[in-house]
Amino acid sequence: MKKPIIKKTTQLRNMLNSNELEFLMEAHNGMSAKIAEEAGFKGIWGSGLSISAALGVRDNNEASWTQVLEVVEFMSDATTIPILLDGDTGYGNFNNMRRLVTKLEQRGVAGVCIEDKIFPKTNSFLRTEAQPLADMDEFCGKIKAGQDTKLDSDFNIIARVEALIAGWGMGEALKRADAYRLAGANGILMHSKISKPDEILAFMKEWGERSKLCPIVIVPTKYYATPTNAFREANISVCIWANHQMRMAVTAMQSVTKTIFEEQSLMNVEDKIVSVAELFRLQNDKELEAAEKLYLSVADADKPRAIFLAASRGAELKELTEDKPKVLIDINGKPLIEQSINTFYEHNIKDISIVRGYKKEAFKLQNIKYFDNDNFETTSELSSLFLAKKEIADHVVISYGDILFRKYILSRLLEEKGDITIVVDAAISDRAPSYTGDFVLCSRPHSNIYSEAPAELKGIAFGKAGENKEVQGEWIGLMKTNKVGSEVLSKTLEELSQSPDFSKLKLPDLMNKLLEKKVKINVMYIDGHWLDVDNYADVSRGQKF
Ligand code: SPV
Ligand code: MG
Repeated sequence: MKKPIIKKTTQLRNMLNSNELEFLMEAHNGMSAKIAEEAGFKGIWGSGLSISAALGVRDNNEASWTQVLEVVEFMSDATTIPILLDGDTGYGNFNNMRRLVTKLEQRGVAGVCIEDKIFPKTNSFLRTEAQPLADMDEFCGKIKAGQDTKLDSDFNIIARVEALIAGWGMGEALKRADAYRLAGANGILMHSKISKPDEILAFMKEWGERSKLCPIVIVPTKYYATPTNAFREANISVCIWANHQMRMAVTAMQSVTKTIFEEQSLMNVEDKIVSVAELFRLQNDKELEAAEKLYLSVADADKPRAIFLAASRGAELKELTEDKPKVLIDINGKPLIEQSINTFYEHNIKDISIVRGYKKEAFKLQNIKYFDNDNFETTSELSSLFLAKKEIADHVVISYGDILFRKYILSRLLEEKGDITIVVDAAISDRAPSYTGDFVLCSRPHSNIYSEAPAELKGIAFGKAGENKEVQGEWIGLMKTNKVGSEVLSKTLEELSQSPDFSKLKLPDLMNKLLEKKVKINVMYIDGHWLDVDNYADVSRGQKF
C-alpha cells in the first residue's frame, strides 16, 4: 500500500512532539535544501544567517522579508521534508507577523521561528550584550497574532528566547519561555552563546515537565563539542545544525576559486568537484527528460530535421578542395555549408545531420550528427543518404551540402503541405546550353496564380540545359518530406539499396522510382535566388550571393 502523504506542517509538528531527539539541518537555497533531504534529514532549518550570507548581505535584515520568502519558496519546492524558517523578529510587529504566516503557509513552509528582539535584528553571536530585547507582552501578542492567522492548525510557531544571549540571566529566560508557551508557541528555541551546554542543561532542569506541553529546540553552534546524547538525556526535542552547509560551501568555494585563479587551469580541481552530471541529477533532469517524451513528442514530430549530403570532394575546385570538401570552402568568411545550417537554425531546426566522406576530419561544426560515408569515392548520393536512413522519419528536409539559397525558400518549403515536395527553379531560360543540372518535367509550368493546385513532378533527369526543351525547371537539391513521405521514401530507398547499381544512384533516381510507384511528388517553384557551387565561377558568384 502507498504510504499516505503527511503534510509538511504535520511532519514538523510530529518531530517537535516525538519522544526522540530530532534534527534540523541548515539550508539556504533550493540546492542545499535538497542535499539536506538526500542526506536523510527529516527537516530543514531555513537559517537567517546562511540565507543572508548566500545573498552576500549581513544578518541584519538587509535582505527584505519578501526576498527571504523567495529563497524559502525555492527550498520548499525542492524538497518534501518540512522547513522551519528562521523568521528573525517576524520582520516588524504583530501585523507583519500575520502577513508572514499567511505567505509562508501559501509557500508550503511548515513553520516559523521568531526571536524576541527588535527589528532590525543582529545575529546572536555579534555584540550580544548591546542587543535590546523585545517587550515580553508585545512579543506574546505577536505569537498570538500568528496563531490566529494560520489556516493550517499544524503550522508551527516557535518562540525564540534571547535572554541568555543578551545577558539577562536564567530567571528572565524562564519567565519569557513560559509566557511564550502560554501565548501559544508550539515550541521554545532557547539560545545560548557559551561554549558549554551548561545554560541549556540548567534551563531544561527548570523547564521540567513543561517539555511535554511545549518542546525545546536548541542551536548548539557554540557548544558543538557536547555529545549529542547529553541533549537526548535532557529531553531536548529538536537540535538545529544551524550553519554548516553554508560554512562548508564557503570553505569549498574559497579553495577551488583560489586554485583556479593561481593555476589558470582546471587540471587540479576537476577530479575533486562533483561532475556536471551530478548537478543535472540534483536538478532532476531525469524527470524533465521523461516529461519531454510525454508532452513534447507531438511538437517534436512536427519539427523538421535536416540531412545534408556532403560526402564528395568537388574535384572541379582542385586546390580549393585539397584539404577539405567543397561544402567547407570559405564563402564570405564562413564555410559554405554553415551558411545553409544557419538558415536552418533561424527556422528553429536544430536537429541536423551531415553525411560526410572526403576529408571528414575537416568538419569542425558542433551539435551536428555526423554519418560517415567512407566509400565516398566509389559510391554516390543514395549510398550517403542510406547511411543516415534512421534520420528519415517524420518531417525531414534533405539538402545538398553545396547549395546556397535565400532564406524565404526554406520558409516557404516548410509551409508546403505535400508528403514529398521538391524545390524547382523555373528561371532556366538563361542557362547556357552546356550547363548541367537535374532538370524536371512537371504537370504544369510555373505560374503566379496562387490558387492553382500544386505542380507535380513527372520525371527528373541529369542533363544539359540545351538537351530537352520540354523541361520546366531545375531541381535545386532541396526537398522536404512529412511523416507519410518519409515512410515511403525510406522504404523505397531500402528497396533500391538491394539493386546491383545502388552505388551509382542519386537522389533523382530515388524520385523516379517513387514516381514509378505512383507516389505523388509536389513541386514548389521558385524564380532563381539560389546557387550550387561546382566550379570557380560558382565560388565567385557565391561571394556576391
Ligand atoms: C541562524 O541560523 O540564522 C540563527 C541561529 O538564527 S544563530 O546564527 O545562532 O543565531
Ligand atoms: Mg538567525
